[in-house]
Amino acid sequence: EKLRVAVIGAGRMGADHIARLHHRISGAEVAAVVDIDVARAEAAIKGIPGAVALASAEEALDNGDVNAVLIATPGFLHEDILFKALERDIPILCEKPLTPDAASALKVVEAEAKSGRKRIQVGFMRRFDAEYAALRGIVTEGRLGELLVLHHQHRNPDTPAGFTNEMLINDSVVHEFDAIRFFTGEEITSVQVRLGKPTRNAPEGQHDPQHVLLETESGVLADVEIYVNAKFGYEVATQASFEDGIVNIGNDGGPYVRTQGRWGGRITPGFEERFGTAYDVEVQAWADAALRGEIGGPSAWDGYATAACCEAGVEAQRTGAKTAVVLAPKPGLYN
Ligand code: ISE
Repeated sequence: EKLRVAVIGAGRMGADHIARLHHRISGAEVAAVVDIDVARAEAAIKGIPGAVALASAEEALDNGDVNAVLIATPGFLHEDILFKALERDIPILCEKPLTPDAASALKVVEAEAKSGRKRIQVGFMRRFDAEYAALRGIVTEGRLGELLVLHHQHRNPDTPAGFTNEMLINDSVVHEFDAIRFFTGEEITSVQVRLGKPTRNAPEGQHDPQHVLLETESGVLADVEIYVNAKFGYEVATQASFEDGIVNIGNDGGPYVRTQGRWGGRITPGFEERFGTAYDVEVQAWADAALRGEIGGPSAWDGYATAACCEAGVEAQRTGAKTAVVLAPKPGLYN
């Protein structure tokens, strides 16, 4: 048996996932591609035997050849597709964010909890990065004592047109909200955002960089430098301070080359390259679990909890105040 996946959205992430499903993932195939731009959907299925290009998510979910869905549209379109897919009781891989705000994300969580079965996996791909998993392993194993502080750097070369100030939190720091929850195994309890000296390279209306300060339930402190017009390349790195040691992850690996009187290496240009392997592992884990009727990664609860962090983060951006993150009770399904 195979997953016959409808990919909804053939933009930057959708196209990346279509290629991944077609070339590298076993047990799953692209059955349909949906995009409001039908030409883009048509282009995306070129060379994929048996795949069809469709104009609406509903049509794809009603297609008898489809038994799973990967949602890669802009976030504001997720909610409607999620509810339709939950009704059909099929495996769902939903790109981050689950939905753009905490109230709608909670509705999704409640609907899934009512069904009694986890169907939604949220696309926080960093959890599938080998070094992310290694750092989480050091925390659970306890080899270096307790984890005390996390320092995150999240740098993009530039931003696509229309990337607003709020998107620094909702689209970018959302990954650190999940990463901090993943590393600590705890919820985040407060968020503060400091706006310092901005770069002249930021587009109108965007304050960049920003410094985000967080706390978790047990008092682990975390900070994030989000810097989305950093020019030099793409970088996502963390330094973790433990009682008995310091751990760094995400710094560029080799090859480190010395030639012609210079030394150096390459910096990944964007998230597709930096997290390419993590995305492959993520989608394979989703497909493998889906064929067993399970999910293989972060759940709708993780989507909701990070949405609540984003909401607090955007408020903190506006007020400068330390802002509490308040979560609804966690349904038993997610324990
Ligand atoms: C983008 O949407 C992502 O999800 C990337 O992982 C992140 O690095 C980037 O800042 C976001 O805009």
